[in-house]
Amino acid sequence: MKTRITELLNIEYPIIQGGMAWVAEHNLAAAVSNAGGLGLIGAGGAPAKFVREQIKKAKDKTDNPFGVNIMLMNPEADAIAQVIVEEGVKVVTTGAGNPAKYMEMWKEAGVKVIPVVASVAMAKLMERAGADAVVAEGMESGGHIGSTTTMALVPQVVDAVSVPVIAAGGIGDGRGFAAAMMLGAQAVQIGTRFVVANESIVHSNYKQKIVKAKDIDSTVTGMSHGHPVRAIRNQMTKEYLRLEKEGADFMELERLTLGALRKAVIDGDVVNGTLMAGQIAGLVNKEQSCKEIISEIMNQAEELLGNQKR
Ligand code: TUI
Repeated sequence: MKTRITELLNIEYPIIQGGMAWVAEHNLAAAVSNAGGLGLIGAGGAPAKFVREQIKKAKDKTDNPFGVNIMLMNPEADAIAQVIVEEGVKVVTTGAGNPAKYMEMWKEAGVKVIPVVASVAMAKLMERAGADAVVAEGMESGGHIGSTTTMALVPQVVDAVSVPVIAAGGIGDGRGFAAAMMLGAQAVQIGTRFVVANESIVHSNYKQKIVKAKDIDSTVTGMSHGHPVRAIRNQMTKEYLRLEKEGADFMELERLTLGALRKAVIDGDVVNGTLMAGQIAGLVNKEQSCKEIISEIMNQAEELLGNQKR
């Protein structure tokens, strides 16, 4: 399927993997890129040195384009922005902030820049700053989220900008993909389904929590201090929400989540760890290879869309 995004990024299928902290390391990124999508290394809160190593390892595993996601609250974001240029990374996506100050440097180096946005205003700002595309991410997504749903956000962003739009949040199969295309998207970004991919290094306890999750099993913490995060409900989120209700200050809440994503992804601690996942977790029922995931989505979508040219 050809779209403005497959052309822009030189990829076979308009499917981009989410830039998930800890989860999106070189094995997953290379597997998604080898399967014809765009794999991403998620820099998350990692140091620049680690991100450089991950990029080098991904290059050893795939000749296809892959990207890096920078989480802009990372204290080493400036250094990571530089590493992306030095390592000749083809695509950068950004999250949790405004990447405008890096835009000129990236564009000069020929890096395609795709900010993740959660509002029309941010999408317009990013287009003016020189973005090549935007990811419009609805609040169905896992992790740090905005407040608008994918269904409402995507068509409004599509109408507001002329760069291609990638839909994200709540998309896990060919039906979601087809719906996103109907809203005017040129590609989708998928996170939760790739967390349980065979090639994902996520601990099997965490994968099982997603596989077993039902539609209503995620919750949102951090609303009180303006950093909402969606994760599967567990003892950690219960405790967090209890403290939030009692009016706990930001630092106290931060202490609870410090290192909690690592605990979940690496140690498989599904009690005290943060099990970030989107609302679509209820639809993700088995572990498959990235190739199987992508071909299943594309086959289903092409049938629904009647193989239309875009
Ligand atoms: O960034 C994400 N998702 C994430 S980042 C992350 S790491 C983290 N861990 C714990 C607490 C907080 C973060 C986990 N998941 N998605 C992309 C995204 N970006 N969603 C919303 C935004 C966003 C929010 C505000 C983009 C821009 C923005 O603008 C603020 C500004 O500076 O104007």
